[in-house]
Amino acid sequence: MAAKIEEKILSLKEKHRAVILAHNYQIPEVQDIADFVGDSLELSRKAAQTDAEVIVFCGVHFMAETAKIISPSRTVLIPEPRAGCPLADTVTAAALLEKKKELGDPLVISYVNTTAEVKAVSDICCTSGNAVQVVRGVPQDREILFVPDSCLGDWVSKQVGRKMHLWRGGCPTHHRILPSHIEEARRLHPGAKVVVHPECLPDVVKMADAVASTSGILRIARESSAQEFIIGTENGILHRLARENPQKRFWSASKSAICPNMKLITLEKLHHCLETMSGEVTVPPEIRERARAAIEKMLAVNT
Ligand code: CIZ
Repeated sequence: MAAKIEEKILSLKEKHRAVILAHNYQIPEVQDIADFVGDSLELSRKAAQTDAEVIVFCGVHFMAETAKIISPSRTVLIPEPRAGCPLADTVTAAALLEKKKELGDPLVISYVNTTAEVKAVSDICCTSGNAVQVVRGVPQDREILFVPDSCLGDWVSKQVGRKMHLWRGGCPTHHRILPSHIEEARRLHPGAKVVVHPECLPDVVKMADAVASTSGILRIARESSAQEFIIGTENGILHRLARENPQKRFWSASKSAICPNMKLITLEKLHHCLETMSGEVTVPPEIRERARAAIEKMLAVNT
C-alpha cells in the first residue's frame, strides 16, 4: 500500500535532518505535522535554537526570511514562495527612509510583518506579542515611527500612553472583522469572552474583553475560567485552541477572517518542497546583518 503523504513527509524530514515550523494561522493538517506551531516570535526563537540542518517554514514569506536572518547557516525552505503578506507590502525600505527624513530621524520600530530590507533600515523589530514591551524600552526623548500596521501601533500607543508616528498599513484579513460581527457573535453566544488581535480595527478592539497576539490568545484560553470565547483573528488559530482546550468552546468572530496567503501551504506542497529541496529563502549578507541587529534587539527584550 502506498505510504500516506504524512509518512512521506516525516521520512523526508528525517533524511534531510529538517525541522518543520508552522505558524498558528496554517491549515490544521500542516499544524499537526509540524515540530513546532507558534507565532512569529516563538518560531524565530525556535529557528535561532535549532540544530536541524534545514528549517521548513510553513508561514508567509517574511517569517521564513526572519528564520534565515537568525539562522544564516541553515537552509531555510518555504513550501510556497508566493505566500506573501499584503501588510508587509505596504512599506518599502526607500519609502521608510524618506519618511524618516521627513520626520526628523525618529527611532523606527518595525513589526516583524516587514521585508528583510525594511528590517535592515529599522532600529528594532517587534511582534504583536512584545510590541508594548519594545515601545516601553525606547528612551522618552526619542520620537518613534511605528511601521507598518497602524491598528497595532494605535493599540500599543494607547497601552503605553505614548504618541507615535504611525505608518498607514493594515492587514486586510483582520480588517474583515467588523464591529457588527462582534455584536452578532455576542448575541449568539452571550457570556463568551471576546478576545481579539491588535491588528483588528480600533472599533473592534474597543469592543473586546481582551486584546492579544496569537500566543496571548492561546494563553488566555488556557488560563481563563471562561468556558466560551469569541476569537477575532485569522481563523487558523481555532484548530489549536480547540485541540489544547477540548473542554472549552471557541467561536470565530467572523467567518471571513481567512488569510489567503497562509492557506497557500498544503501537505502536498510541504512534501514537494522536502522532496526537491525547493523554495529556498535567501537574504543578501549586507541586508541580513543589518536586519539581524534589529531582530536581535527585539529578542533581547524580556516578554
Ligand atoms: O506575530 C505573529 O506571528 C503574527 C503575525 C500574529 C500573531 O499575533 O501571532
